[in-house]
Amino acid sequence: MQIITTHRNTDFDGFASVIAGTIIYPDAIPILPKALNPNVKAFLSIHKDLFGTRTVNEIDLTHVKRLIVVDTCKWSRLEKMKSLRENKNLEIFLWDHHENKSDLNPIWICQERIGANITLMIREIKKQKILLTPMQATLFLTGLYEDTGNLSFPSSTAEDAYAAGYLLENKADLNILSTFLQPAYGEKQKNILFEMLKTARRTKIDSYAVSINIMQIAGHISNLSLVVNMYRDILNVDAAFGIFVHKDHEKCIVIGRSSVEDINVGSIMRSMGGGGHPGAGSAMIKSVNPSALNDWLLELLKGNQQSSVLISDLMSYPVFSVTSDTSMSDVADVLKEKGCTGLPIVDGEKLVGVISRRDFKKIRKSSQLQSPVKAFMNTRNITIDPGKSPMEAARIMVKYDIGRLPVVKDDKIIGIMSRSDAMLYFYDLLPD
Ligand SMILES: [Mn+2]
Repeated sequence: MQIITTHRNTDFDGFASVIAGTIIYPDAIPILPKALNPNVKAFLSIHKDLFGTRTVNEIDLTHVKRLIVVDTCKWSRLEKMKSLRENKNLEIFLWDHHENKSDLNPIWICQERIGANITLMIREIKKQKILLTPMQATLFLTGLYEDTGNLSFPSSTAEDAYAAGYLLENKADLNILSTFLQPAYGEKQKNILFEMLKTARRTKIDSYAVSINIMQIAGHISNLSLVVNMYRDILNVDAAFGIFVHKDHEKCIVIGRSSVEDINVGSIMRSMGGGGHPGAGSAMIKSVNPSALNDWLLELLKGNQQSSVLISDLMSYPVFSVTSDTSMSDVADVLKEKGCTGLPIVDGEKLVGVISRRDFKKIRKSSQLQSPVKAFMNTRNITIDPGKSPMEAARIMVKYDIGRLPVVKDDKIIGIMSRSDAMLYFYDLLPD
């Protein structure tokens, strides 16, 4: 068995490097420490099953033949790996961008002083011409930006910048990235926010409160999206848009934030030539009159309401299910055969529980594999109605920390909404 892991209090660079490792070493199992930094934790709460990471408790360390360590070079920073240190036959591979001397005694090493560890691994991924998904590219860029302070820290190198370019080419999504990185709110941002608040106006569009604000700005100002977000919060409107006019560059940047599913900022921004996801997005428009932009936005907002995507468009079906008297070992076979991470338990036509791979951890002795699934299943039965929105599904998944939601209509289960189904929507991968 090969495992790949990183340091405790894992940051995005460490986490991204672990996932990049699973691309470079397809047989390696990604192991994450329990102690994660808060940004990574928030990211994982909605992306968890998509990366298949495990904790050290879920594997048997005595079977490990190769340990791949990324973004650190010290035993002391690894979580619960002490027993491996005694193993004289263990092969250790090391990828690290810190200049400290390693005590891991690796047989293979790639250690260079560079802005982010992920940059080293992207070098290899590029060399092997491996294709990245937008989600992987987004995660890798988040790691790269976090460790290089958006390429502004003195430790950043040209190769980090090229790697960032490569990830953008591979469709890394800056809107998603900025939701997970702690954004910077400084003096410039504060002044703009105060100016915006002084001139704030709200309008009603259908039943929603919306505010559009036109602001003149000079020079480059970072994190305007954060300003718009705070502006929306303070005004307490459902959606807010800032039209930022760069006089000297003859361009306008439109940034939008929405907290209601009926106002899909991503699709509005796409109509303006930009992009984003349902809650946040932006567009840049050259040589245009800002008040014309204001009118255009209003028109798009009025026409935006009808085309929202529903759970019934995204859910997977038919639903594979088992009855509550099925043995755990049979359940394990079904999960393996169908390649899914969980199953609803249905008696007659009624949903009585849900079993997931995680529940198998409750098994202490092998005889329990013959027990019926009802002894181990989760009976909270959190479900969703097919007429609800993907945003609502994501909220429920994060709140209850579950990756699969049974879709129930008239007491009958008609589909399953998984994290990956929701992600297809958030990453805009749906066919038009
Ligand atoms: Mn790092």
